[in-house]
Amino acid sequence: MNLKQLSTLLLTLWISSSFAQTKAPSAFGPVPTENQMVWQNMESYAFVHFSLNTYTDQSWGFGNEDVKLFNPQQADCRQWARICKEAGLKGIIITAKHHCGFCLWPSKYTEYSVKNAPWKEGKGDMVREMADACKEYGLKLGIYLSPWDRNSADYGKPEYITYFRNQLTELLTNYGPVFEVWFDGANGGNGYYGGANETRTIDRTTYYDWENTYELIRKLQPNCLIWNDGGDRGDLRWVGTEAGYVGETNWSLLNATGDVEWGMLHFGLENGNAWVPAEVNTSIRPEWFYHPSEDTKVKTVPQLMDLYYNSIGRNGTMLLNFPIMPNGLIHPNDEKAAQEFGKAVKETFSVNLAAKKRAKASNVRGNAKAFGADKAIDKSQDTYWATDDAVSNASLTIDLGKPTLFNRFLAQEYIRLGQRVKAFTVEAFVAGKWQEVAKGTTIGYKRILRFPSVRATQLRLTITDSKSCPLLSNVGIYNAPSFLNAPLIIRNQSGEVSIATDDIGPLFYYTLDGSEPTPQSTKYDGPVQTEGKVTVKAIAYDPGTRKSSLARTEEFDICRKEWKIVGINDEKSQAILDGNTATTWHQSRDKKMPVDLIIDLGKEQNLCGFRYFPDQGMWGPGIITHYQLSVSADNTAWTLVSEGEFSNIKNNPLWQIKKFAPVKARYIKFTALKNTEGNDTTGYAEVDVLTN
Ligand code: FUL
Repeated sequence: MNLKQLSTLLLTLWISSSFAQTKAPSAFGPVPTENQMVWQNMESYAFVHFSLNTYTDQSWGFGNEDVKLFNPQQADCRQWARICKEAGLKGIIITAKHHCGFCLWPSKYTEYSVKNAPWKEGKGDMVREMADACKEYGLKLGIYLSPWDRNSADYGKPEYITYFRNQLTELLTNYGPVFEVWFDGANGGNGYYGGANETRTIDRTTYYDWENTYELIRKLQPNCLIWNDGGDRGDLRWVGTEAGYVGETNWSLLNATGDVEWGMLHFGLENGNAWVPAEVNTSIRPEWFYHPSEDTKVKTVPQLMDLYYNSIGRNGTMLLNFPIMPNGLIHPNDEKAAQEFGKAVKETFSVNLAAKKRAKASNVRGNAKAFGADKAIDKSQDTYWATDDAVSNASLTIDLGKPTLFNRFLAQEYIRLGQRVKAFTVEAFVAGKWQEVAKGTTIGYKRILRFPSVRATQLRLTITDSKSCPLLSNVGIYNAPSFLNAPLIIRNQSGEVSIATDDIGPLFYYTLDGSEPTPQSTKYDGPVQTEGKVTVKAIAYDPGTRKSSLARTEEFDICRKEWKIVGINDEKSQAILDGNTATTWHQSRDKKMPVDLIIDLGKEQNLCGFRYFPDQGMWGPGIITHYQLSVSADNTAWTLVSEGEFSNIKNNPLWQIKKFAPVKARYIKFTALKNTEGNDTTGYAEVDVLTN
């Protein structure tokens, strides 16, 4: 080969190799179906939980609850739809049938439905009203149909499967398009079962014959997604918790079916062989159904924003539940929280600081325009920045033009060709130097990272590890307003005051003299030793946005340094005095433990009252409703100084403050006479005294 031939060959090889690299990359591993793509783009949608449980204050009905209870006089699915719309949600999944078996639509196959309820004289159909309201508000309709049915006489027998499919057929043929069906995994166990009142167990991997049920769904609603944690893998997966978060590392892949282990649900499986993305389900209140006692426990905007970042921001979708009240409406507290949340999301993501800026990449596939860095900021989900095949480490730099304040970074992979990125870092160019502000593992459909506000001229994303060449369809830089929680103020037993919050990045300022704190007050740099009575007021402050939270005030009485719990040989009982309302101690008469709580105050004090903070937990909290308080100089002769009830403590378990005529004493004895559950358990988060 002469020189000319050689150079022609080299030129041809170069042209063809760069031509090859200008071709779109091939898919890597499993990819989403079109239905999964449409669903993932919805990002967030709602649940509404409404059934006979709503009228019995239960979480799960037994199946024998009277249909006559169902009479939501003001039922208005349009209110539910409006609120969901205002919250920015894109669809609503209604509990057409929960575990108790009661049907919100007039099913032909059972008498246990709205057709026998007083509501609209048996002519009502809540699923119809929900479908109509969704249509009016441009929302999609989803159906929750519990496979477990504690009312049906046939549950556990083969006949039940026909019944279940008949009901599914009604729901999937009469109410227009359904975007998702939800089959909860709870099943088997005791129930009414047509009057049998017995326990029935089933094998959830075989009993429901999911294969044929799925075939029916695909036939009736070809665009519907199947969610199932009841023994077979559907199109989506549960994330292993109802607390509202998925793993920071979250692969939309899985390969197991049936009873998938927790870790796989929570993190997905890096090398899974099927595309099974994560759906994060949680309720706007602690429980799924409406319980009046939870009216004050509705999630706040900062909590809902956490949910957003921990679901959508971690490559999942967000399924947010609204319990419906007995009157058929969403409670005003939930409505307000939902509306404020919708506004907060809009405000946070309305301006992408990366848009229309200059972007450059360390590598562009075949140097082709079609895969250039600008494709990650062009607002189109269909174009993407891509690197050459062999590259798994590459960076993308956005020049912001001028010093710009930001605290959020968002990235999206072009998942139609598979989920690839395994690790990445985010750096900001500040005062002539790159500094790392955040790092992450997986990206997937969407990943959002939060970090303290930084003012920088450039941002650099570096993919440090990827299964195959990275493909980024979108990158966003945001300056999120702070929705700061007022900080928590705790004084421990030795008198040290700590100030803390779950928010990332704020500073705290405080006062000890009752004056209002401002960013000019004392800056909190760690626990502050206090003695005696003190009023602590504190704010959280974001130096980037220069916004403060509302102030929190805590008034502490005498220091508890010398206090001792008498006669209880359990170190955990220190939780009662540790100043932390989140830690609790329980005692039970059943376990032959004393029910009186005696505290030695170390020396004589001028007492004029006491206060009690109950366990805030949902299960077996041992909340005391009736009490006695006695005092003593020597732990032998006792004088009763206060006795009575903690009114409304069940519905509103806040600090209970009781004052009594001033008395000098060294010991106090707190006697629990009764609790909310009528058993002998007593739970204490904190006990304190008031002195004059
Ligand atoms: C759970 C059910 O048992 C709850 O009652 C609720 O419906 C929730 C969404 O799923 O596992």
